[in-house]
Amino acid sequence: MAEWKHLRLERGEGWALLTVSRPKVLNALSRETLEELDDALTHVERDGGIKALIITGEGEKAFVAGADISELSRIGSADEARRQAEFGQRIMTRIERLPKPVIMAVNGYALGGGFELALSGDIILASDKARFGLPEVNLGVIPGYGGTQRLARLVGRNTAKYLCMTGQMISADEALRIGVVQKVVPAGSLLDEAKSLAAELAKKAPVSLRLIKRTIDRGLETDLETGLDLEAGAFGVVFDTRDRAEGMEAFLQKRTPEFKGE
Ligand code: CO8
Repeated sequence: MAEWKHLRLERGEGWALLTVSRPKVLNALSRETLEELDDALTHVERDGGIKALIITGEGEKAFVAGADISELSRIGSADEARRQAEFGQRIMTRIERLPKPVIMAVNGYALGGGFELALSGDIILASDKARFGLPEVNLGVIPGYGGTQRLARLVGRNTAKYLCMTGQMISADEALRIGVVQKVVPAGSLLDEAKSLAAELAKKAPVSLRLIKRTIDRGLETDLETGLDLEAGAFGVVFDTRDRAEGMEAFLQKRTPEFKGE
């Protein structure tokens, strides 16, 4: 397995746990960390044994406290800043389009680029100690790894503006209330919850999971009629799989299906 400086990959039954590990700077995303993330995503994508991915941050304090501010402060030109934003956006989009479910286990501060990383996942589980925010406005910049776009699509225009304009941090419960987070759990059980959810997803039909993810994401970017068309097309594709035959047969035989992703 690849060796990374700032990432750790742990394998479980059908799932993998990727930990961003730069605890001295609250797991801030340096350029090198993003490059490693890019490599790790290739690894996860190619490994058929990984059916669901969990991403978390090292330690108890932070998920990811943003892009690395000391690195950002050294960017020399508007052009370089734009390219860096595009690079980070590309990684977040890779996570969003990974053909497997991605669970973000947010254990502490998810700020700036860290919140944007969380927003690129499919399901966000948060510890009761998690804090979410886009504080870029306090640094004289704006979110640059997809935050203005993904947050607005998720929670609506004005709530996104409120969070981006004030830079205010919100609690896990508030993030649950506005629909950013799907479940809040005690800090001590976050990883167990994430692993058990990943294990549950790993037993589902992989093609169904992939097409659910893609159909919802693509459908949200289009009008209802086109979205329904995408859904019907995907239904046709999934109907043709062996897993569909297995799923229906298992139901009729009153047994648990064994899906193979075919
Ligand atoms: N980058 C670099 N270092 C950081 C970061 C960061 N984002 N966050 C924390 N650290 C470092 C601190 O500097 C400190 O280092 P040291 O021990 O050497 O002084 C160490 O981590 C511990 O942090 P604190 O002492 O500050 O811990 P506190 O408990 O006092 O505070 C906070 C915790 C509130 C999380 C505080 O650390 C903080 O406000 N961090 C910055 C949060 C932030 O502003 N994030 C947004 C960054 S900008 C961004 O993400 C833009 C994304 C798009 C980029 C587009 C590309 C061009």
